[in-house]
Order: sequence, then C-alpha cells, then structure tokens
Amino acid sequence: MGSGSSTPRQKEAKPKTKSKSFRFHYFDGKGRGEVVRLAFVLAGLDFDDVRHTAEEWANMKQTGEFTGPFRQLPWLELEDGTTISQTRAILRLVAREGGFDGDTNLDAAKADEITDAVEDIKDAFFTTIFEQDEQKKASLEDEFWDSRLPTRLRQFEKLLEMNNGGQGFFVGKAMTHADLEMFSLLDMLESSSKERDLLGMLGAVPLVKAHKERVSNHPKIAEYIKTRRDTPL
Ligand SMILES: N[C@@H](CCC(=O)N[C@@H](CS)C(=O)NCC(=O)O)C(=O)O
Repeated sequence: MGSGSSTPRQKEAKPKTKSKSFRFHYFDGKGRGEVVRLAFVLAGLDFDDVRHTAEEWANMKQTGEFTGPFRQLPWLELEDGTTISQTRAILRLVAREGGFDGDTNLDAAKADEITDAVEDIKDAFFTTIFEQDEQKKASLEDEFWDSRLPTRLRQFEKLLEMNNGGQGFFVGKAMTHADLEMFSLLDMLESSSKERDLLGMLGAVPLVKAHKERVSNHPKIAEYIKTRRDTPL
C-alpha cells in the first residue's frame, strides 16, 4: 500500500494552527483519549493533559466551562479559545500539525481507512465495557473476543503485509496516526483485559504483533510509555 499515483501534497497549503498551547481534556484513562496523547508526543508538541473525574466533567457542563458542541470528551482547547471535539478530528489535526497524516492525499485516505476501522473496534469494546446487564455483557464480550477482534486482527495483518511486506508501518514508509491508533487499541486491551490472552491471540497475527512492538519502540513513544500515568482502561 504505497502512494499510488497520488501527487505529494503541498504541506504548507494548509497553514498550521500557530497555537502555542494545546489543552487536551479527557477522563483519567486511555479510552478514546490515549491515541491523541500519543499523537501529541509523536508530533513533539507540548500539551496539557487534563484528566477529569466524572464529577468535574458534570460540573464543567453545568458551569459553562465546557463550551464544546457535543457535550462529550475528548475535547481540545487552543490558545485563541478555539475548541475541537471528536477524537478523530483532534487526532487528524495533531497528525497534520506533526506531518504524519500521510504524504499524499491517497496515503492520507489509507491512514484514515485504518484509523476508522480501529475506532469501530474500540466502539465495540466500549459497548462491552459499559453494558449493565450481566448476561448481555457476557455474550457481547464473547462475541468481541472470539469473533469480532480476531477477524479484524486478520484484516489488519493483511493490510500490514500489503505495505513493505509488513516490515514497517500501515502506510508509506513512516508512522502515521493509523499506527498510533492500532497501537492504542492493543495497548488498552492488554492492560484492561488481563484475563484475556491478548498476547497469545497476537501469535496468530505476527505482523500485527511485531508492529505493536515497533510503535512502542519508537524513541518518543517509548519515553512517553515509561513515564506516562498508566491506567488499565
Ligand atoms: N464520537 C465521539 C464519542 C465521544 C464519547 O463517546 N465520549 C464519551 C467518553 S469515551 C463521553 O464523553 N462520555 C461522557 C458523557 O457523554 O457525558 C468521539 O470520538 O469523540
């Protein structure tokens, strides 16, 4: 999966934000937010990692401190007061700022394709986590771990193989947000679901397994992982 015949994008055609501060709001967990934190790290951009309790979040909505349109986190505030909601919009903004959103329009679309597919799987996982009915929860979990996740992992294995034989990243020659997205999924599943043998499952998809290691060994990511506030979910 290379650049196809797409012409390289003029990176400067869209000016960067010039924001000197990025205030990133999420809950105190990996969830949907960790991929954005990883993106800030890869971009080399300082950001305020604001982690809210449920009470703080409820308060923010009541007092008007939260000014986003959708009453959901993640949420990003820029220096001039502009705010952005929606995980993928924030992720892609940071990736564009850092120049890792794909080198051509086609590569950007390929990276989006993978990021969106991973987000679908994250959504399915969050559904299992937040299900209150014990019986329904058990059946959702089985469906997720026995069918949905392994099927998707095999698909990701193929996509990796199609780019450089799976020896590098999902798109082009360098990391894009798609690689961070994939890593953040597996990282969260590993720490939140210790009763499940994720690493064993990854034995069936060796390229995905090696890719997880490759991303976590990137110097900036490795340093972040060593020092981050770690939470299971
Ligand atoms: N599509 C949205 C989904 C956001 C979402 O569901 N956020 C949840 C946390 S993961 C939330 O804000 N829940 C608290 C609430 O709805 O008050 C995104 O990706 O940003």
